[in-house]
Amino acid sequence: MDKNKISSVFKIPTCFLLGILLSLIFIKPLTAETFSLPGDYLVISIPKKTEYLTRLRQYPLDYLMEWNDQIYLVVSPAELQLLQELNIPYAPENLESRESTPDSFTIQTSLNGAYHSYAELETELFTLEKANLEICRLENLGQSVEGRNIYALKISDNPYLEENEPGIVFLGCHHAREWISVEVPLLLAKYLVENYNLDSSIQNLVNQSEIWIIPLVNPDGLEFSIYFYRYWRKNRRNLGHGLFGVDLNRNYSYQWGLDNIGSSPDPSSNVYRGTSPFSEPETRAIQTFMELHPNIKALISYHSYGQVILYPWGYTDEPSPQDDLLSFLASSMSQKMEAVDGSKYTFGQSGASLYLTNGDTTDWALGVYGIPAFTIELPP
Ligand code: 0X9
Ligand code: CA
Ligand code: ZN
Repeated sequence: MDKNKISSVFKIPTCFLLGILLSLIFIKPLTAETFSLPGDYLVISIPKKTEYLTRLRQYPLDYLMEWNDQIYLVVSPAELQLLQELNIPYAPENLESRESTPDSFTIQTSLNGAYHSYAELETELFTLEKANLEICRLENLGQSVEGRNIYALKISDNPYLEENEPGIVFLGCHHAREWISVEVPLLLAKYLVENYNLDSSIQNLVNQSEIWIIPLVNPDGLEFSIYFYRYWRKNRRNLGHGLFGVDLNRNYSYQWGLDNIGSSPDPSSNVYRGTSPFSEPETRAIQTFMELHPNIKALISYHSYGQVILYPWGYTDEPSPQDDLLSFLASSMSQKMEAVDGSKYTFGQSGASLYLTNGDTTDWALGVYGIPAFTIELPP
């Protein structure tokens, strides 16, 4: 790959520039600083080769997607230089222009299509609860940095009682740009509620357990990625010096900040772990939730993009003491999903997959509460 090709990346489409200009004119609170920063980052792809991945594994990077034997990264100018120094061939990507809709800018800046914005999700959850009060209870777990609510929908019989029933929690959208990860837990909630009176096996499941759905852990980030910058990943903590955001999936306490490979101490990094474990109100809301519900026996956290089921540890490639159980459960899930529509989800230990992470949700769930926990990467 010719290094000179980097220059083509800087040829920004006219409509994009026009969009920035219009944004600057019409959106008052938006400073040039907050807008220009994400613009320095690029989406690039590299061939998925062990040789390259081994070199990249030494650094905390922002993996956008694993697809068709390519790895997609969101990189800063410094990280781009690192790739050059490591002799890793990369190609600039223009993912927007590859989408089938020619008008992706309109979608980015006005509507996020059929995906739910924060307000749309809120309405949906209110409606779902209201129409199904016998089995639903909507709770507010706390507020994000910018004051948005983090909602949890409980689905069970006698939802206002804490019964002696095992609980399970489904989380979505730790990462702002991963819109599909809001939809899957929301659809799961709808499916359970809509089939409760139609399907006795669903009724039994709901009656005998407490199912918690938290579809949007990072509401500020989601809104930012809809209205301002599609590839935003972190929350919207103001870090000063024109920098924003902590990676919420590096902010949990188990092995937090163990090394500078699985997360970054640098506030400008897209995998910045924050100043301390649970420094962010969004992760603290999840922690408080777990403390209040000791009956939770399993956790699933939806992410994207890949088609893979991952389980702890993420901080090391050493297997956890529960490896046999986790691998059995992951393989069962994979088989069940394939039986539905032929989708093939691969599975494995996260730390043994593409890269290491420390402070992620599932390591914390297993390390602190001893419960099986999975990251499900949904396809693009
Ligand atoms: O990096 C993450 O936080 C998750 N992937 S994402 O592309 N959605 O950002 C993966 C967490 C699983 N852990 C490891 N792969 N180590
Ligand atoms: Ca119950
Ligand atoms: Zn993610």
